Amino acid sequence: MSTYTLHITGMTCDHCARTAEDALNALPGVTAQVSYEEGIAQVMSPKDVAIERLIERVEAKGFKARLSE
Ligand SMILES: [Cu+2]
Repeated sequence: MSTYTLHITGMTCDHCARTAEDALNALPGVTAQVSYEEGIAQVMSPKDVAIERLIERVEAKGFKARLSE
């Protein structure tokens, strides 16, 4: 498993965070927790799931995501 922290911008409420979280969790094997207050997603994902796919899932919902360093 790999763990990532994503910074997410464009969320305006807890519902947005849940939308982003659900989008990530819909990927097989991925477990994500998204905090609206922090603007952060904590993601655990199988190694064969590219980080780009995680970012795409979030951005498909209308948010911007980038990997935290
Ligand atoms: Cu919202």
